[in-house]
Formats: sequence, C-alpha cells, structure tokens
Amino acid sequence: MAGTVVIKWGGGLITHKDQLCTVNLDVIRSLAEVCSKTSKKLVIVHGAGSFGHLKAKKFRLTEGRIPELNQDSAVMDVRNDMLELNSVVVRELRSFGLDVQSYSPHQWAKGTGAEFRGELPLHHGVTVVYGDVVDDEIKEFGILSGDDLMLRYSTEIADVERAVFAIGGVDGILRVPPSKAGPEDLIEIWTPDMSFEGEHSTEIDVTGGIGLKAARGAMIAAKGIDVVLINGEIPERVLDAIEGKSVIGTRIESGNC
Ligand code: IP8
Repeated sequence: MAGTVVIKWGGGLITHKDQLCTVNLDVIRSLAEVCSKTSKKLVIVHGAGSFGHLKAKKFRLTEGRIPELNQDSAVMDVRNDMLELNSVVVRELRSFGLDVQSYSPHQWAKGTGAEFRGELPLHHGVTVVYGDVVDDEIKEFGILSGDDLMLRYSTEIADVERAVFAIGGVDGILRVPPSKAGPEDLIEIWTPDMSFEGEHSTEIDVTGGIGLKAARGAMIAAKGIDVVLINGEIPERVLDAIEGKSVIGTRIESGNC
C-alpha cells in the first residue's frame, strides 16, 4: 500500500497575501488536481495567508488575551475566515473526485507551538487541517501555525514517507532575499547550521515564515523523514515532490543536531 505524504500548502501560495481574504483560486485548483494524480495517502496542511495573518496581527492574537483590546470578535472573525478558505480548499479537492475530510484545529487542538495538545485527527481518504486560532490554557487563545501541524503529523502518524512544504514565489530556501536572488542562490540541501537571509514580512506574518518552515523541517528530518521545500506554483514539481522524485527545491536535513 502507498505510504503517506504530509504536504503544506503555504498561505502565501494559496492566497493573495496582501489583499484581505482573497484566494488564489488558480493555484488551489492546480494543487488539488496534482493531489488527485497520486496514489499516496495525503495529509494536507494549509496556511492562512491573507485569511489569517492580517487580522491576527492587528488584534495581536498570537499574544493571547490582552484586556485592553477587544479581541473577541477578531478571534471569531479569523476562525470564520479560515473556515471560508478551508471550504474553498476542500471544495476544489472534492471537485477532482477526492474523498476529503477536514478537521478545524480550534475544535480539537489546544495550545500553540510544537507542543500543542490534542489527538491528531485522520481520515482514511485525504485529511485536511490548517493553521488556526486555538484555545490556550494560559493565554486563553493563540495562533497555531500549520508548520507545527506539519511537524506533529509528519512525525506521529504511521507510514509517513515524506513531508513537502509547497511555498509561493520561490524555488526553495535561498541564500539571499528573493528580491535579490538568481537561480544560483537556491540552497539545494539545507541543514540548521547554514544561515540564509529569508524575507519574512513581519508586518504581515504572525507566525514564523520561511524560518519556521526550515526549523520544523529539520525537526522532521531528525526523525528520519525526507523533507523537501518546493515552489508550489509549478504543478510538475509538486507531483514529483509527492512521489519522491528528484525535484528543483531545497532538501532539508537535520545535520548533526
Ligand atoms: O500560515 C497561521 O498559520 P500558518 C494561522 O500556517 C493564522 O503559519 C490563523 C494566522
């Protein structure tokens, strides 16, 4: 039987990141089509992009409850916005005939970061989860990143063959910021002792951008799971990465840590 591949659809890939709650439907459709072409069992983790980060940033939701801010409606809004993005992802996957079940983290996960609590839900077909606003025992609520879901799914469920991070706009981890990079700046094999100058739009992102992906990727690789980071805008690369074929992108290794 085919093994499982855990794949992240980055939020910057599937949404227009600077326009509030705007999906990139062409990309979602092309990713959904790719997913219908593999016999691997899939767990899809999608990011938030403009459906999560902008409002979460404005109302400082990563910090948890701040009494002087009125955050309750923002918590509800971001959860609802994420449900809307998730419904597009699920609809497009189903339109290619896939048997999909999605599980909203605010209903089953508690706490944020790599150590969040909750039993990982799994469907016998395609499982979908996503970065979300979750309850937190200390902060009351917080932002659980899809990158932490990637870590836990890739290392805790059975038969995982590899983890794939599909991101937007770049071919992998680059030595210099994307705006200054040429093809020679792609890091083909990355280990945590290597530095890179990823562009992280802290004015938009509330989670860790490419740095968090690299860090979580290394933690996954440390458990013996192959990890690759690829440009999700190129469908052939996404399929090759899922199938474990050689592909343009960055392989993440754990190094000596
Ligand atoms: O885009 C963030 O998830 P990520 C989730 O996977 C929210 O880091 C709601 C901002």
